[in-house]
Amino acid sequence: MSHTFPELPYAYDSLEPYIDAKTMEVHYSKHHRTYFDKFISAVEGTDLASLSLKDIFANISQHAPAVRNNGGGYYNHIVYWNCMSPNGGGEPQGKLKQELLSTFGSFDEFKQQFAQAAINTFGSGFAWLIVKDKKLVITSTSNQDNPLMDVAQDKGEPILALDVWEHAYYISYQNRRPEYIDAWWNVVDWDAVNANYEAAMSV
Ligand code: MN3
Repeated sequence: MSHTFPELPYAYDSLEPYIDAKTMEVHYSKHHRTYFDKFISAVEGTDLASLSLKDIFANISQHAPAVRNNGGGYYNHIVYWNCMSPNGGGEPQGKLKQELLSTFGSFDEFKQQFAQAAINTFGSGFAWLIVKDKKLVITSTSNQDNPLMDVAQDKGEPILALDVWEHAYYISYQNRRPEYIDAWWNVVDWDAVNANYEAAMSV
C-alpha cells in the first residue's frame, strides 16, 4: 500500500466567497501536508506501512497517537476536499436524495441536524454523514478521529465530511462557526456525496 498526497481538486480561490483562498492554501498546503508527512514518518519501517488506511483505522486503538492523529488528518481532509466543488450547492439528487428524505423527512431537516452536530462538536473535530448498517447517520468526532476508527462512537462509511477545526474558517469567520457552516452548504458537491453513498451501499 503506497500513500500519496492528493492534488486539491480545484484552485485555492475557487470556493470563494464561501471559503477564502488563504484559508484553502494554508489548510491544504500546510495542515493537510503536515498530517500526511507525519503519518508517513509514523508508519515508515513498521508493519503498518503495508496496510490500507481502513485496515489501520479498524484497530487504531492499538496504535501510537501519532498514527491516529496524523493518519486521521491525512484521510479526513481527503473526504472533506472531495465533498466540495466550485459548482457545488443546491440539493442532492438520485438515491441519496430519496434516502435523506426517508431518514430525515426533508432536506432542510437533514441540514439542520447536520449543522447542529457540527456546531455542537466541542473544540476541534469533524461532522460526518455516514452509512452505518445501510442507514444514513449523522455523527461527529473529535480531533482527527473518524467513523472508520474502532474508537468511534458511531462506526460506518463516511460519505460527507465537514471540518470544524478553527483553521478551516478562522480567517473569514473568526469564532462564528455557524456562519461558516451556513456558507459551506453552497460548496457541497452533492454529486460526489451521492457517488460516495452508492459506493458505500454496494459494499
Ligand atoms: Mn483541517
